[in-house]
Amino acid sequence: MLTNAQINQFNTEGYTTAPHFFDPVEVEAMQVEVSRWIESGMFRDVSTSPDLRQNFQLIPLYSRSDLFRALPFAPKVSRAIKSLIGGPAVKILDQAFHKPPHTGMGTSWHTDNAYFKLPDPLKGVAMWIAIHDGSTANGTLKVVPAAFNEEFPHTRDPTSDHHIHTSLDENRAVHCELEAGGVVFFGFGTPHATGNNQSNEARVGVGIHFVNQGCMTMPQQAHWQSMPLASYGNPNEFAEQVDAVLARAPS
Ligand SMILES: O=C(O)CCC(=O)C(=O)O
Repeated sequence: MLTNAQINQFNTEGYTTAPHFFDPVEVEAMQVEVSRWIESGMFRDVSTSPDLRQNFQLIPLYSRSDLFRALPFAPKVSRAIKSLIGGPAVKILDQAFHKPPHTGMGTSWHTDNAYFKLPDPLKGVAMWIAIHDGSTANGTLKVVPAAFNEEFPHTRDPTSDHHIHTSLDENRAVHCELEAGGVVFFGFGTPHATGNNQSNEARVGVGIHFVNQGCMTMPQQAHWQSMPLASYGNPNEFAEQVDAVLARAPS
């Protein structure tokens, strides 16, 4: 469960962090799945200067991994999401970004509401999972606190083949350093970005987006995946998939 302090921080600052949200066994299973995606070449480089820097994206995840299909509906995830945006909550999107060592490229500053356009930016939440330890040196997620009601004009990001970006004073950034398994929850109005990976190890982050269904328009519901958290059949499925992934993993 998120604490009252975490929920209050989300409501006032537009984000909160949850260190060790996933336990070490869950982290190991997520890392096994992510390594499988990397080794089988499933990520796509969205960088427009791939010979210099790479920003590998995989979207969606639910069709590529039973573990990640079940994760948004795990009871602890669903409880956390409802405590932040209320219900009925739906999952609308999942994706991963892989930053190779030394040349991994950050994703530029943006708000998710520049894409989703919810009337109330606190009725949508992104859950960013540190699959590996996230530090300032390896470009962990950074956010701007208490900025979710500001207007940020966005334009096409020339460093990416499809993203948009905004400009922001880096002095406003909080770098969310987290060990693997930690989570940042941030509202759709919160500006966020990642940095270049200047470390010797690869880093992966997974982002999953949720919306309070009552706050979506019909065209939005038709465009995004819109999977109600309440409708998912087996609450133990994430735990079962953790076991299944680790049982299959090469030792
Ligand atoms: O990991 C990244 O580079 C981008 C993350 C992001 O923007 C998101 O998950 O919403």
